[in-house]
Amino acid sequence: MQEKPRGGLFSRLSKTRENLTSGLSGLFGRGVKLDESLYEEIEDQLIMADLGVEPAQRICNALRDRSKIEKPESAEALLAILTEQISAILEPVEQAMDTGQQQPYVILMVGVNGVGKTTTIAKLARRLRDEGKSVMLAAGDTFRAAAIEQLQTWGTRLSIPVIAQQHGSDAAAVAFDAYQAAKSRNIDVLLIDTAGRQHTHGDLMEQLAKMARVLQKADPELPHEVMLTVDAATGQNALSQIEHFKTIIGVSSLSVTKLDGTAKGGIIVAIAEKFGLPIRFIGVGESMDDLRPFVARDFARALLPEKLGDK
Ligand SMILES: Nc1nc2c(ncn2[C@@H]2O[C@H](COP(=O)(O)OP(=O)(O)O)[C@@H](O)[C@H]2O)c(=O)[nH]1
Ligand SMILES: [Mg+2]
Repeated sequence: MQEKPRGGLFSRLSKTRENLTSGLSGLFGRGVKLDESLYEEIEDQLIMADLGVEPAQRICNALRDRSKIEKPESAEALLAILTEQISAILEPVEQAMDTGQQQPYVILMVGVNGVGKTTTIAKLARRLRDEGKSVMLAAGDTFRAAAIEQLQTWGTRLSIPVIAQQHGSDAAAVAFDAYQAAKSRNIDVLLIDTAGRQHTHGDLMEQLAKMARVLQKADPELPHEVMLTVDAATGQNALSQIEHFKTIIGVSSLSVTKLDGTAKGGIIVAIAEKFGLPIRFIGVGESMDDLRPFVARDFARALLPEKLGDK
């Protein structure tokens, strides 16, 4: 279900929008005077709001070109052009997840510690279940005892089976067992949790690569999707996390969490421009309903107000 652009998402992104708008308000407060210094200042504001240098340049170049033709005279007209340009960068990465290609469709959830992997798995499992799919979870974070329990608790609450072994066991073996179980029970989607490793932690990264290799012994196509979760609040650091996980295991898609608590939501634009990886979901809160499919246009419209002074 597509939500109204000015509904829930708009309020969840308020910190990012205020961050972006407070800088722009100063520029437009005196009325719009289209000159080079205005474009440069807008570019600076976009960079400071974490949208990234190249996207900010692209957006401002387009703004320059279009302003010559359209001659926007109000802040609203300029904001509308900015929103459209941001949307144009985001549209290519709006690619909905299609779990119907394989049975079970296997998703390996990766990412550094604390970004929201396990929570995102639970939210996603519920979403898939509500769509009528059968789901299974695998407790592949065997590194922390509490992580297995956390996943089992979600499984019980959602009435979704969880395959787990004891703390300290081989994560690759858990993943392999879970795949066999999912296959024999005709499960539609298997979501495999993994331990949160700092991308600088070599051993744990190697274990992650091993999980993929062991799964590939059962089927060379596995996992069908490696979903990397990044926390929007880490800002520019999210970019280096994506880079590292790409080299270690390959990343097929992204989920970006914690957009509700941060002023750094503009990082999504930087991520989209730099990597072009599908952004499947965004996390906008801690409850089960707070995982939303990523919709480029709605996101762009929630990043900027329609009028300066709108909250
Ligand atoms: N505000 C907010 N909190 C989130 C979001 N996603 C996850 N969290 C919280 O982040 C914390 C760490 O999540 P967890 O799933 O255990 O992270 P993991 O270590 O990557 O598995 C938990 O307290 C979650 O409730 C989100 O989109 N918004
Ligand atoms: Mg976890």
